Amino acid sequence: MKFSSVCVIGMGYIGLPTASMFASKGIQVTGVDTNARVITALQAGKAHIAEPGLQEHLLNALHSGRLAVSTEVVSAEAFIIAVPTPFYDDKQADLRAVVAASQSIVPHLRRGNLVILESTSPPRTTVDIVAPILEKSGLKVGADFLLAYSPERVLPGRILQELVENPRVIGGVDPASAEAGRDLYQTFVQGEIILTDATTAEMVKLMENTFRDINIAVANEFSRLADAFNVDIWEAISIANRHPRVNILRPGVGVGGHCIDVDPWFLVEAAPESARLIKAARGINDSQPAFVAKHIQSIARGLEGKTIAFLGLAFKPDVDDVRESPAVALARHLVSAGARVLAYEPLKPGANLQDIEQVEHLEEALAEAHLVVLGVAHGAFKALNPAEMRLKTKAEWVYDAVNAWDKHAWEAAGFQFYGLARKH
Ligand code: SAJ
Repeated sequence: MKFSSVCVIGMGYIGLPTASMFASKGIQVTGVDTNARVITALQAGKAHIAEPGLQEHLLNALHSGRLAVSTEVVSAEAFIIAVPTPFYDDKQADLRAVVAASQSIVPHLRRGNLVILESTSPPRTTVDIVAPILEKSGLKVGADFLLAYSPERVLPGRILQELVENPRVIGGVDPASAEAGRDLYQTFVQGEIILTDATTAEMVKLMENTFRDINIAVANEFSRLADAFNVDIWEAISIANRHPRVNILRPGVGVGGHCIDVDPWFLVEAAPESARLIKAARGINDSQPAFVAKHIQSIARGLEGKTIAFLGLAFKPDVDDVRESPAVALARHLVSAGARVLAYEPLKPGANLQDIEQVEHLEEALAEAHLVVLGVAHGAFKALNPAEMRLKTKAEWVYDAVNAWDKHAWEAAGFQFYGLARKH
């Protein structure tokens, strides 16, 4: 099948790069978002998301005349749903955006069209929720239109590259739908395209992120054990990882973002009795910011009246995204423990986070600090020179929660050095 027009619903971290990627391959694309401010920014040629290469890619797509953006869905040969699927307070998946996007396609759906759901969703969403909504058009899934699930699996910070290079899973409600999905994505995907059924593809996506969450949880649990036994966790991990079949991930301040800390819940909620390990891992990762805060508090012998220069608020290194960030959770725990926290996040100045006093320059954070806490291993922080830092702060000690700094260099510059699960 050959596609000449695509309508992408949801202009977020996945939809926007995907839309401009299709446009760059000669397909006529309409990018749709219900948020009028996002559409206004995109119409003015401004990517509202910071992602390497995206701004330029967007401008090229707009200038080519093959990408238009709108708040309204339009007719097209293929529709892609790339809207967020967060969860409610009780951890049930909030599928309202998927439902609304599916409904918005109904008036435009024509015989022979292909609809693809990309949003991470609980198992059976495509067949049990999306298909019945689309059939309100009077057309029958499989017989009249094609429907598939194809999860996005790109890593923030490397989205444009991974969109092209990663293997792509396409799960059709029937083989013809999966094959049509392959024909669409192979316009830009260079990685292997693997065809399966829709529910398997949904499960694959959830398993991938759950696998990573559980592996980070065991690393975090090891960090707690190492702390109890006075073992340097980083040395222990690096030795264990020399075993040919062991690859322990990195402990840290917790797990954030919008994927790994969310997606496992879709499995827990779908089948709580069968997902007990998954739930336990979530509990460990969610409580890691509190664990690290307690560690800092005990080293400081109380935080009341102390000022902390807190470096990094993003949810992981070298991204500007502070939503669902464990570093933000850690900073809030330190504030609750009585510290004055001056947070410096060079990639997101003015993030405007409740309870967090953010400063624009590193020097402002350092000037009055009693201690320095490193929460995120941004490249800019790894490159800090301890001797130069010594001249900028009277802080007696530093705490590295993410193993980004060289203990000996900081000690040589006159700091006491602490970190997550280091020998005391
Ligand atoms: N983290 C650790 N230790 C580690 C690795 C990560 O504490 O060793 C933390 C990070 O600091 C961050 C969180 O985990 O807070 C998640 O970061 P990440 O880099 O593991 O993943 P994301 O959320 O940026 O992207 C993940 C990816 N999934 C997998 O690697 C299985 C990506 O491929 C998915 O497309 C994405 O989720 C998604 O959208 O689902």
